[in-house]
Amino acid sequence: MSQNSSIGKSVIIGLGQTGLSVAKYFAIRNIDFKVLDTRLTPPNLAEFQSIFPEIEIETGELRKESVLEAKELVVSPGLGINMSVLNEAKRKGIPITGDIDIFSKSVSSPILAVTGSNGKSTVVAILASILDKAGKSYGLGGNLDGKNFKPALDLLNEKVRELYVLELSSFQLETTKNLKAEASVILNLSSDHMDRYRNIEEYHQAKLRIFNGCRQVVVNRDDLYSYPQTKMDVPTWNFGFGNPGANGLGILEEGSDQYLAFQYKKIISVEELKIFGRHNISNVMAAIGLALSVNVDMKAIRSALKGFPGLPHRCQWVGDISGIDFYNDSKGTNVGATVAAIEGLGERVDGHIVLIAGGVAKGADFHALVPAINRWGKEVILIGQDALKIAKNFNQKISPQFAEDMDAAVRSALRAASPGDAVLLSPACASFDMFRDFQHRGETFINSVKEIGVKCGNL
Ligand code: UMA
Ligand code: ADP
Repeated sequence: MSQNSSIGKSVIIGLGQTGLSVAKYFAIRNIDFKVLDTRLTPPNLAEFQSIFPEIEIETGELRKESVLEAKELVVSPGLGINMSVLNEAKRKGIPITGDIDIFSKSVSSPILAVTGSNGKSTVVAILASILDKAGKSYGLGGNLDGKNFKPALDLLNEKVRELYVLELSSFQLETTKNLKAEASVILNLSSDHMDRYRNIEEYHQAKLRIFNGCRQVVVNRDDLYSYPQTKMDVPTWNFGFGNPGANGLGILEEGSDQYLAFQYKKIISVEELKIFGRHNISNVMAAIGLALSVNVDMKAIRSALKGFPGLPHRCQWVGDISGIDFYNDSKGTNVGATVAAIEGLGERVDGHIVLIAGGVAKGADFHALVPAINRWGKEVILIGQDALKIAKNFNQKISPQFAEDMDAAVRSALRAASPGDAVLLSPACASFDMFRDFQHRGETFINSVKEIGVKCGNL
């Protein structure tokens, strides 16, 4: 690979989806750039070389000169900015940025920005359906997955929108200095990515950057981590369980009926929502708060909420075998998500939950799963590379079974469950030890359930 100079150039580090979107952005604007990637064969190498045959790219270990001669460094989210060569660049005064800061500087339409440990994609999807009903033109991008996925800068290749909705990860926020969003929210915070951060505080600090320069704030009354750490003199919308209060969203109770409400006015009954679980009610309130911040009317909000079916791989009902319901929560990739899924489903099923979990632990502590399993669980079946490590976190009351693959896990779960129980795949782990991604893991689960169901004469 060519090893030409970076002098005077913007240097993109990483040639994943983000790197490619930054390259296209620079090329259209005639900004001189080159690309580095620590991988010998980055995923978009062939596409990059066919679009930009003239542009230099260096792969493999980062060459110090290529980094330290740059005019600016645009670092991809997967890398992290604490590499020693990047620290050296910082000391030399070389600006370090990311795609989200570039995006923010380039658009004049308002941005609604969503981060949090869990619920980001669900909130963004609910918000999108509200904006659809309200007839707003909006662009949706950032840390999305599946077919919705779109790096933020690719949105600039489309027509200008009235609004932009960004789902942001802590990784993206690390390089975001001044987002200047119209409204920002940290939905919640629980431990995740502890293989990247030294502790939860460091992870929290990255998330807090979402508030930099924002004009309105949405906070979760039930999670202190969701509040800006410095006083911000901007309009604040709040949501949480319990009374909605003067400028908040909350729950009003009438007998056994519960209603989502804003400032004591009912919006919709919880019964009418298609998604279930306390965590999803919290997600719905967050989406309403964001919609209100850009003056969407309640009629559009109500109509969208009634029809929102939930996203695949998030507490998704798969089928019933002999009176046992199977749920796919493959996107439950950290402990907090799995606790929320167990609690949400636990309240709904007559019997108990048989949990299938495990995979790549990402340095997590699994003790926090124990109370939820003790309360709602019947059996735990562990899969994946860190199954033994996870089992060591459980107390003696839980003695998990181990399964070699998803098919074996589903069979064991079916044996352990009785009619009225539910089997929940919510791994609390990343998937890449056994699967391409969480979608592949979820599809594998669904296929196993369907095959076994057919053999049992169900489904
Ligand atoms: N990598 C290297 N060397 C490099 C560059 C990257 O080894 O020089 C590795 C990273 O360590 C990582 C992988 O390559 O394991 C991908 O990193 P990347 O920065 O190239 O990722 P992109 O393809 O640009 O995708 C990123 C987000 N991925 C990550 O942050 C890991 C995507 O979120 C996002 O959709 C995309 O930008 C567009 O905004 C996905 C994700 O998994 C859904 N996010 C994590 C999560 O949700 O938990 C944070
Ligand atoms: P993210 O995009 O942040 O990963 P998703 O909306 O894709 O979030 O949901 C991922 C998983 O997190 C779900 O499958 C569910 O188990 C859990 N979850 C969703 N919303 C919440 C919430 N508000 N609080 C806690 N856990 C949640």
